[in-house]
Amino acid sequence: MAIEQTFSIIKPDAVERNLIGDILKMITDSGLRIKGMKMIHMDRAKAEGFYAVHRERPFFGELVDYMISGPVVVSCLEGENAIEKYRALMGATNPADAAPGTIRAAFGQNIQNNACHGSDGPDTARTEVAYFFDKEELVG
Ligand code: YYY
Ligand code: MG
Repeated sequence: MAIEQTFSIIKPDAVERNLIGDILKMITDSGLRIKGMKMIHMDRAKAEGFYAVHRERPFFGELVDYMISGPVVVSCLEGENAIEKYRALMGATNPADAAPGTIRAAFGQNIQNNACHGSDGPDTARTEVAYFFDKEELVG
């Protein structure tokens, strides 16, 4: 299995509830390493660009409003099978369906306020890391 990079967001609801440390602990306990990380507050254009694939979905407007409602922590994670590993650690999109022991089961509130984002494949991982990080910011 190859070493991969993936992209993570600790979303506004989790930052607001002071859960950054708890979520990062679950990430590092899983064996994933933090290659780059920063706290940012996205503007509307940045969030719309990030979620452009969902532009036509009925929840798009509310999703963007939520993602710009407060600061988030973005990170580039690295490790064996990092993309799938982090998706599994996050759990299902709807926290009500997320398996016990996952980030969303522990900290998600509802399908929108679901605590975290993780890339869903190698292409999106590359695109999403590059959308938020310059090469020289990936120092880990
Ligand atoms: O990749 P993941 O975050 O698990 O789910 P996506 O289907 O890509 O949706 C992105 C994002 O959109 C999700 O994390 C919450 C939000 N969302 C929503 O608010 N309502 C839905 N019915 C589906 C998704
Ligand atoms: Mg997704």
